[in-house]
Formats: sequence, structure tokens, C-alpha cells
Amino acid sequence: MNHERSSFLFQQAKAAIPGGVNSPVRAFKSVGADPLFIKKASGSHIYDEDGNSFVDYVGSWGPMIAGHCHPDVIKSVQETMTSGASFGAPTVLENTLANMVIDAVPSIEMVRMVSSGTEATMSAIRLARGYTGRDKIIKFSGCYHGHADSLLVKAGSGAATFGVPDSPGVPAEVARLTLTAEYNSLDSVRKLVAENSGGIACIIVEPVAGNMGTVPPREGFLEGLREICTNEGILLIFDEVMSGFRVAYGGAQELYGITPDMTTLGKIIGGGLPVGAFGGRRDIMEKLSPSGGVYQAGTLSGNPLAMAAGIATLNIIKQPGFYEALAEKGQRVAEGIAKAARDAGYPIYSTRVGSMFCAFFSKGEVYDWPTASQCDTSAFSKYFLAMLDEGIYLAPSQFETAFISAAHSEDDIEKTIAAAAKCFKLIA
Ligand code: KE4
Repeated sequence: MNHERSSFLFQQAKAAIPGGVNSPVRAFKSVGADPLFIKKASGSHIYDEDGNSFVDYVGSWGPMIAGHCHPDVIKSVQETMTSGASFGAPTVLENTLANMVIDAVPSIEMVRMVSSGTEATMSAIRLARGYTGRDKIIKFSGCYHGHADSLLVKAGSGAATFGVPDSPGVPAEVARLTLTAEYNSLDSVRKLVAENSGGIACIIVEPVAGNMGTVPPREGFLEGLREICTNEGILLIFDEVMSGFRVAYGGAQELYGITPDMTTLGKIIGGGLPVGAFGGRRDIMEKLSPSGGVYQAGTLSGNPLAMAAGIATLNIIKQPGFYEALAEKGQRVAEGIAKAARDAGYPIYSTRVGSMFCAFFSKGEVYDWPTASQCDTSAFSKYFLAMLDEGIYLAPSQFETAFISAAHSEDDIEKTIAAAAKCFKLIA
């Protein structure tokens, strides 16, 4: 498969843009290849600058649940554009999308629009700190919540009960306030809560972890977090930037029946345009400026174009039967890939929640970051590149989630499974 033009454009990009990309994971660094420059997309396919076409399982990292270039989304954005892209003033479209989100997500009584998932989680944490008057937060290793300083933190070494920066530029004083627990381990949470009694503002968690690969919550994990938070006066934040409107119309909190105090959203609610959101109980959200003292703002928050794309997308996916059909497609492709691996004698550990799925290159079960990080990433890279040659575009990292959309066809699924059968034989 010819990638000459993409490689030329990548060299050109690296002269102007750090690492040649505007978001690191796009650089294909962990799979040791030059990234493809995408020219266009339609439905379940993307097309690169060298004229190659691919069945797309990245879907812009989640937003394109209805497929690329859905006519309803295009029409809505085009029509809105003719009235103006952004006014920096309230619009009826913001009321519409806010109420669609409130109607859909069990925990959300009020919601604030922002322009990215990072803004959503950063603001939700500030609001939790402002509401509780406490400074410390708990996150989980292997979970990613965007690149705000408080969240680029890893567990301190040894018995240290405070966080240390996970990136240069994050001050140690900030990192100390972020405590890190293990996903699916309530004991690790209870230990941190006991050591910091009365000092923790919130626990932020991906209710379905999607940033270490797809790792579902174990039975009782989310319920346990809910109980700990209720008993300790800690706010429970479900970061549903990825799982929101993905695993169910009401997100993971609808699927698992657990109601957090706040929820962060992004990706799908923007239909491919820049949107994030955070929402929750009215008594919490009313602490937010200008109704309360916790400051948060954004020039393009709730802008008409992004609202129009989000509204059009939610109108598509709220139709009866949408998620059942999507989950069935997800099951067929995930199980097909797992069978292809088994038949090739190559051990993978396959996970799926609805239309989010992952093939872990691991002989054993993956249920947290320590088990995920044991995966054979060099074997994954060989598989990724072989699948790319077969016209299948997966996320360029073992520690990401694959997404199927409503636009993926039976042929797409069959082609994907056949390609996997060939590629696992190659690497076995
Ligand atoms: P953004 O700031 O990238 O819009 O959202 C951050 C974020 C927050 N919370 C969760 C659960 C997320 O998955 C994300 C972003 N997800 C990654 C995909 N692993 C975005 C891809 C990228 O960084 O380019």
C-alpha cells in the first residue's frame, strides 16, 4: 500500500507542528510508522491522501457513532453556518442540546457546555473542590481524563500517598493533591480515603475505562465507589467523555444503574465538532459562575455550529433500536477477531462494552493498568500495521478502544474478520 504522500506531508508537518500532529496519539509513534493524512471520510470509511481506503474503527476517537458525513449532520451544520458560526451570546441551540443531555443522562439536572473533554473534566474538578471546600482528588491508573495539570499525575513511588507529575511542566505542588488508585480495586480506594479522611473533594473515574484499552468495571466496583462517596461526602464524577451516549443513550450510568454526582461528556455530543460538557445535581451546578462563585468560562462554549452537529447526532442515535443494533455489530466484530486469533493459535484477551471493544495482546485477563501494561505491544504494532495493509484502520496503540458505528456494514465486518485471520497468522 502506497503511503508516499502521507509521509511527505508528515515531514512537512513536523517543520511547523510539534511532532507533526495536533494531538500526540495521532503520530503513530507507538506503532513505529508515519501517520496517514486523511483526505475525507464517509460512513464507515476514511480515505487517505494516497487514495487508500480503510474501514475506520477510530471514528475520530469516538464521536462518529452515526458514521462519517451523516447527511442529517451535514444539513444541520450547513444551515446553521448560514446564520453565523458564533456570536458569544446565548442561542436557542444551547437550550436544545442542554435539555437533550438532561433528558438522557440520569445524573444531570443542569449542564454547562465547553469545547473539549479536558475542559469538562478540569472544570468539574474545580467545581467539586469549590462545592466541598476540599482540595484532594482520586483518579485511577490507566484512566485518562484529558491533559489538565491535576490529571497528568501518577501514583507516588512506594508508600507515598501523594501524586507525582506524569509530565514535565506539572508542578509537584499540584500533583501532590491527586491520589491514584487501581481500577477495579475498591480496597485501593478505601486505603486512600482512610489516609486522607475529610480531605478528598471527588473521585473521578471512567465508568467503562477506554484509555488503557477497553476495561469494563467488575461487578460491584461502581456500586462500591458510589457507597464510599456517599458515606464520605466525596463527589463521584463519572468521566463519560468516551462512554457517554456510546454504551447507551444515557451512558454507562444508565447501563450499570449507578448515578454519580457529576458527569463529564464530550465526543458524541459534538458530532465531530469541538464540544465538551459537565453536568450534575442542581445544588452543585448552581455553584458555578455566574450563579455561584466557582469561575469557568469559554469563548466558543456552546457555539451554534457545534450545538447543531450535536443535536443532529443525538436525534439520530436516540431512535428506538439504535443501540441494540450497534451492540450486535460490536459483538460480531469483536468475537470474530477473537476467534481469528484463537484459530491462529495467538492468545489475545478480548473485551467489549456495546460498540467499544479491544483485543489485548495478553495471555491473561486484563482488568486494570498493571495487567493492561503487560501486553505485548510490539506484537500489537505488527498486527496494527498488517491490518492497515489490509485496509483496516485501528487505533494506533494497544491502549486505546476500537469503536464501531451504525454505518459499518456486514461486508465491513466480514472484511475485518478475514483480515484479522490473515494478520494473526502472520504474527503467530
Ligand atoms: P479531549 O480534551 O481530548 O476532548 O478529551 C479528553 C478526554 C477526557 N476523558 C476521556 C475518558 C477521554 O477518553 C478523553 C480523550 N480521549 C482520547 C482518546 N483516548 C482523545 C484522543 C487524543 O488525545 O487525541
